[in-house]
Amino acid sequence: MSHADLDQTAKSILTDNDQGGYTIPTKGLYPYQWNWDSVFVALGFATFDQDRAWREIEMLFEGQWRDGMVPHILFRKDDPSYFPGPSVWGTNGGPIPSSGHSQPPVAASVVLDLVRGDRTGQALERAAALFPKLMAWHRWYMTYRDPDGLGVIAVIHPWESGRDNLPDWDDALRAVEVRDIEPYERKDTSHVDPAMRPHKEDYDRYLSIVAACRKVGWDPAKVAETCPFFVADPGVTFIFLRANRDLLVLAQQLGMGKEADEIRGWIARMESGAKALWNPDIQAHVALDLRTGKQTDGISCASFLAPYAGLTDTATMAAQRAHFDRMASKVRYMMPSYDPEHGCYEALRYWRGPVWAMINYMIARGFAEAGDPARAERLRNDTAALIETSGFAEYFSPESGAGAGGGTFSWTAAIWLTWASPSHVEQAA
Ligand code: 9WN
Repeated sequence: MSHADLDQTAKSILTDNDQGGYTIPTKGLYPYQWNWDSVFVALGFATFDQDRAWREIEMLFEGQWRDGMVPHILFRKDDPSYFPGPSVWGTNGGPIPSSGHSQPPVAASVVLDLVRGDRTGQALERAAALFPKLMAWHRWYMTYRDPDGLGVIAVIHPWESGRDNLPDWDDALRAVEVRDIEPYERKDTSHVDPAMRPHKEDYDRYLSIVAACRKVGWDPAKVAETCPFFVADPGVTFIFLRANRDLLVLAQQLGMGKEADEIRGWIARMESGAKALWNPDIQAHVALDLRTGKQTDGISCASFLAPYAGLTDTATMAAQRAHFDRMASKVRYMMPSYDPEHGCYEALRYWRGPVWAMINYMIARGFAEAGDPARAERLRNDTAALIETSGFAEYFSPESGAGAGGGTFSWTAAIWLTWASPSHVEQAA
């Protein structure tokens, strides 16, 4: 298929998965609106329909809870093909039935991108309407996912990290007692090969965490205090630090001086807090279990988001480059979601090895901004090659390049359109 044909297919995937203003990740496996999926999808729509791009984010914020949280799934209509659905979550925090926790807060960064690339003349007005909602969400993160002011952001569930099945969660998840769960039937393994999905023991614990939070009525202060899983995540921490920097730019453009000062305080707290995630033994940022104080010992794709977060000191960049090159000598396609030299690496089980297009996009952006265009370009070329070879899959083997998980996947299509497609370079030439 030519690049122009792939561009067209990517657009069709977005329009086919469009449910009337919001987009599902893929039919069958994920039939609802997911938080960070929608935000990346907006970048794809922005390449051919900017009004629709804004609508995607505005509809996500329609589900914002009274306490500021923006949920990871909005169950706009009940769909029995997904488990766990709204009745399992038992939430009552916002206007739309939803899950009970959030997902990586990429929205402020994408809103700034939409403002910068605007061709509608309405971007600032739409950004101004979203701004207080973004502030409330970011304040919620600082208050309830960093309750002790450490400057690192915890996730209360592997699903909140967006990198659900990552080996980094294994120890903390194993410590969760399996309790208060009803007999259940998974739906994910009827849509995709079980060998690519989490194990039953993981699902028992995923549901036990949900049950524990439901018990305290999803009150975020009580969740922070009692949730059996509370792990500081380099992925959410770096994405959020970046989002705060981008929110600050928006605040300045919109003349919100008081809010700008508040955001500066968050950035300072996180710049210093991020040091707690640095594991000197392996020279990388890792996860930190805030219940036990134990750091993990593996390098994940999130470790490479430090430059995206603006953490570009000499030691960090030297370590990033060394790990990048070491991994590039082990796999054909960058960036594996987990270190291919770690014992927990699995090329095709999700988040334990496979490559994800939107992660590559963020890592590449950080490297390019930090003055490393070569590694950024390597990531872009690899992402393009994966999609050209295997289509718009959910994720890809870093070894064979095979596509895995769901197909006709919205964020893969969106990342192709906004970044990976060689048409950008061809048109510029
Ligand atoms: C649970 C939708 C989501 C992504 C996540 C990805 C996967 C869900 C699942 O799919 O998670 O949220 O059931 O496995 O890990 O990042 O947002 O694409």
